[in-house]
Amino acid sequence: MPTRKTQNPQQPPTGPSTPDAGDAVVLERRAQRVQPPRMFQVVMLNDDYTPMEFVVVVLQEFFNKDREAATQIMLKIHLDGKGICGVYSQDVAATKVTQVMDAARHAGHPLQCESEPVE
Ligand code: TYC
Repeated sequence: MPTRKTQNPQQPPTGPSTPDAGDAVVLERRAQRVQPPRMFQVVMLNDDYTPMEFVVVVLQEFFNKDREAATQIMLKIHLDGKGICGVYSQDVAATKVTQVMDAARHAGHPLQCESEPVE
């Protein structure tokens, strides 16, 4: 019997293999089926009572906007009736909504916001 150097059992045999070696692996190509996660936008609604300054502070605190960006978003909501504060995964968007609603309720303001799937 011909001698052969012992190989590490973890490693496949190295070197060229012949078509009839019985070790060929054919991988079937399949279309990628995993979809990117749905994203959710947090939408804030206008009302007649919540102070503008409170909305600006909320946008800075919970949506990481600088004062300039927060003011622009607040004014857009004030003029258009609603506006997007940010886009997040479903869980993060739900958390943001809860944080905003809790802060508004605690301060006695009727500010409303909600999350909705993008597109
Ligand atoms: N309309 C409010 C006011 O005039 C300001 C406001 C802006 C309230 C945005 C809510 O989401 C809001 N005091």
